[in-house]
Amino acid sequence: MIDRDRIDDLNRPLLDAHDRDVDHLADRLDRTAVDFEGVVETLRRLRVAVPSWALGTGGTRFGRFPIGGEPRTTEEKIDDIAVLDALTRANGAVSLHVPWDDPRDPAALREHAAQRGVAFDAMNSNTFQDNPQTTRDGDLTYKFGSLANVDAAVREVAVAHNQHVIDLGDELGSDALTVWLADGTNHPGQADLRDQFERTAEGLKAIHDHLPEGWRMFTEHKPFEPAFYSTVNQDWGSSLLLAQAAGERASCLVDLGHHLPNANIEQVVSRLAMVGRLGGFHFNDSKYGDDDLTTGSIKPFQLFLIFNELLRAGDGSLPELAYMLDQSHNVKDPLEDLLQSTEALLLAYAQALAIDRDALAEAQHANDAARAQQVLQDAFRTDLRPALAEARRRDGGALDPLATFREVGYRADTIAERGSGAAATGL
Ligand SMILES: [Mn+2]
Repeated sequence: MIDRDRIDDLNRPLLDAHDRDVDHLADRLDRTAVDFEGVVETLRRLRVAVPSWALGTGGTRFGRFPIGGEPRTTEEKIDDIAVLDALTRANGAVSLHVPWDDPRDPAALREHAAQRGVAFDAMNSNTFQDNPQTTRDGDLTYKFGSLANVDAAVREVAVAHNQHVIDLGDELGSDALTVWLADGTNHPGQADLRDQFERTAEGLKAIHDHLPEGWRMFTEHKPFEPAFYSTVNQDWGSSLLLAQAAGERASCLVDLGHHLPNANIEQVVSRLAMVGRLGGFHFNDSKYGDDDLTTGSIKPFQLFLIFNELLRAGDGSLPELAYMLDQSHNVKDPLEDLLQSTEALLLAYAQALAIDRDALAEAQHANDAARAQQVLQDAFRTDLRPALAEARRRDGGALDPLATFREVGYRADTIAERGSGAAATGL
């Protein structure tokens, strides 16, 4: 754990420069009628969940290079998130993945997390790999799909697994289930596309019917991988149809990497929000496909435009959705990558909050494309990082999270405690 006093000590030498940056930004925002105080206080309320599979190094099909000191248990994953949150004050929630995390004593795990100020965000089921729990000791397989499988017995265990994840989540204090399916085909003609879709819709409905009071579920689309000819839930249109078929508490989750190249993701966000079926996000960034790179590292303008649409959907405030990072940390220390991702996410949010919305609406109604672009660019090119730092400072976080993380030597501590060969569960 990181001591709050230690963070304060490391903030102290940075405070003078920070205060000057704050004054400058407040003055700059004032000129476009944006209230600096309002931006800071709004930023303080955003919580971005961390998935339990992101605390270890990620791998590709070519290899994996663990850095040592990775969490060996779900408890240690939660400890890492608590450290992250101590620095950012924006990450106090974990999104578990079952069976990579399948606690034997949910009540004890819930207590462990509560003591560290970590809540349980959406649960994630896994029917893309065979495992004893979900496939009755090996006599059934997800090789040819789970909810879309032609074999009713396989569909049954897939539904049962999702219901188990809901029950577990309920014990932990979660209130949502995210369903991403690998179901699809690799070869034209391999399966009947329509039958696959209808079987999946039926399975999702059975899962939806199992949701406890106050729970939601999310369907997450993806156009390819691991199925490379077709996927059952390939795009936002399919995801919307599946959510509608599942029931009224089902909505769509948008993973930024799960689109074909150059898709207008902000427009997808706008459409789903318009029909009341936008449920949440998996944030990451990509150059080519589902690259799972650091949020905001490749296309920061796209991220800003997504937050602009979210604020449009929420009439100036962010809708209550599930906001989560979903990345693969292949060469960076996972915690450092998560610090940078959280910073990028909050920055895009702050930039969107800095948009002069009245001026934008006026330009749009006047068909003034040049002025509309200028309004957006004014916000996007304003350096809002002092507002983020101020939001963190007010909650006892670090003015410079990455430098603080390195200075306190947390990774060296985990290597000493957990071992240089410790590797987290996950992909
Ligand atoms: Mn995802």
